[in-house]
This record gives sequence, structure tokens and C-alpha cells, in this order.
Amino acid sequence: MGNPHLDPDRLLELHEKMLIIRVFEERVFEIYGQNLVPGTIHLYAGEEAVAVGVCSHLHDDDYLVSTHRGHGHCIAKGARLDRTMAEILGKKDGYCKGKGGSMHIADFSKGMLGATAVVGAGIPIATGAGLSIKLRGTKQVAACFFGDGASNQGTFHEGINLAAIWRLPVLFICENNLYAMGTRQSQAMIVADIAERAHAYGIPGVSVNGNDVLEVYRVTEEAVARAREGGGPTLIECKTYRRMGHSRMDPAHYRPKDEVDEWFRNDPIRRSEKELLRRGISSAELANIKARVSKAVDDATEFALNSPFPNVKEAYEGVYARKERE
Ligand SMILES: Cc1ncc(C[n+]2csc(CCOP(=O)(O)OP(=O)(O)O)c2C)c(N)n1
Ligand SMILES: [Mg+2]
Repeated sequence: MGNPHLDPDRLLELHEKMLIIRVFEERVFEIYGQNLVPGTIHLYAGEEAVAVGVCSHLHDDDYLVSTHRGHGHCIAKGARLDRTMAEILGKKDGYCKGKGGSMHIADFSKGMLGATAVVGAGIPIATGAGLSIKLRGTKQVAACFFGDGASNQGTFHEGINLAAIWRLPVLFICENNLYAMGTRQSQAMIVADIAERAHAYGIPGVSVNGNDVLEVYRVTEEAVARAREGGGPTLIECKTYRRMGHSRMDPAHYRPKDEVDEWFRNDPIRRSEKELLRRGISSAELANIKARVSKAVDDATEFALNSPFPNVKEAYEGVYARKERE
């Protein structure tokens, strides 16, 4: 695994955060099956090492722009589990008072500028956040997650090109899970490594095993340090794999079994567990972490289930939609 010298306590923290996201997502899947979630869901299970490896270097005042597959990004950036779950359930105690739902969670207190369901739309938003940092002269950074599919959008070119010209402190994190819905990466682009595209904009580009949290952690550390020192943006491609289909209704039959098996063997949480055991952490300690995580997700779910739906009288509050004239 990348960075064999990282303190085991830090690795334990990263492991626990990934496990929280995994258990949280499994719970969302379960309650979706009980018809308790309005709309659809895009689960992050399998990709936890990316959000955790990146966000572990971000402070509360650093910015983050997320995607339709964003629950893991929010949690890794420090959002509360209970309010995140409440938002997914469309409840009043959710981050957007239940009016955003799964794909639009924002928490400005943690620098979480929001998620967008429009593929690739977050990229220029992160560039804008980077410009704001530069104009204000602070040491903040803006991180932006997006998929392999999004890297074929015009916004990718425009957003990264501007950030490069103006040397903005932005991390462009491509979560390459090999598919955009059912379309394989190789059907949609010639290059094997999306990081290669960085050369076209004159910025550093690096491709890493996105299921290895230590590897993601290591490359992000360098990119964040460079950005804070005025060295401009970096494109980091994290190769990863979703454990489930694109969205709730997708059984993902288009993925060959041997490919699925190989990626599941390379699961980020399995990897970090093995690494922790190798470094002398006991199985009992790992079991304690699992129990703690499970309890935290139980509590968050209970909170969200007990939270009321927003009152219909507040339908026009906190939204951009205009009320019709009486
Ligand atoms: C502009 C736009 N085009 C198409 C869609 C429909 N759509 C939703 S998710 C998705 C695939 C995105 O793939 P990728 O960027 O690789 O992210 P992933 O779902 O794999 O995390 C598509 C095409 C959309 N939401 N927005
Ligand atoms: Mg994808």
C-alpha cells in the first residue's frame, strides 16, 4: 500500500471513516428498498478510499463540490450522519430541510458547496471557488469530485483550462469507476488514463489506485501543499469501482463477472483491514470499530426516520422557485 510510514492511528481513522460511509450506504440501500426514500439513489459503496483519502487533507473552510454520487463526499468532509440521512429521506432536519434530497446535499459550515446531478457541472463551480480563494488571498483549496463520464463534458475542459491559466488552488479528482451508467470508459475515450489529459492544460496529472486509501492520501497531500503555496491545480485520477449498479434500479449486468470479482478482491475496506492487521492492530479492535460504526448509523437512521416531513406551508422557503401570484 502507498505510504508505508503513515502512523497506524491515522490509518485507523481513515479506515473508520471509510467503514462509516460503507455502512451508511448499505443502510440507505436497505431503506430505499422499504420505499422510504423519495427519488433515486446513487451509492458510493466501493469508492470510499477516494473521498476519505482526499478529504482527510481538507479543513472545514476548504471547499468541496460533489456529484450525484455524493453521500460519501459529504461524510468524508465532516457532515453529520443524522442530517445527511434526514436529507436523503426528504425530512425537515436534513441539510436542505428535506428539499434537496440525495443529490443536492450542501453544508456550508463544512465547506460543502453542494452536489449537482448535472454531470460535469461541478467542475466550473470548483474553478469559481478557486478564483474566489485567489482573489481573497487565503490559503484555502477547493476540491471537486467527478466521474470518468464527466471528464468527457465540455465543462471539464473549460473548468480545468481556466484553473490552469489562473493557477487556482483546485484539486480536480476524477473518480474513474470504469463506467458512466452502462458505458465503459473504453467506449467513450481513447486514453486509458484520464490523468493524461492534464498535460493538455499544462498541469500535473496523476493516476492512482483509488481503492488504496494510503495511495490517494499520499498524492492528495502533495497536490494540496502545491495548491496552498500558489502552485495551481492538479488532476488526480483515482481508479475505483462501484459495488452496486449505477443507481438503485440498475443490476449492472453489463459488467463481466471476472472484472467484478477482481475489483471486489481489491475492495478498499478489505485492503485497509488487511494492512491494519499487518501493522499489529488486533481483530478485536477492528470489531470494536465495526460495532461503533454500526451504532452511529443506527442512531442517524433513527433520527432521520423520526424527523418530520417539511410543512407544505414552507414549500417556497429556502428555494429559488418563485411563488405564483395569489
Ligand atoms: C449533463 C448530463 N448528462 C447526462 C446525465 C445522465 N447521467 C446521470 S449520471 C450519468 C453517468 C455519469 O457517469 P460518471 O461521470 O462516470 O459518474 P458515475 O455515475 O460513474 O459516478 C449520466 C450520463 C446527467 N445527469 N447530466
Ligand atoms: Mg463513472
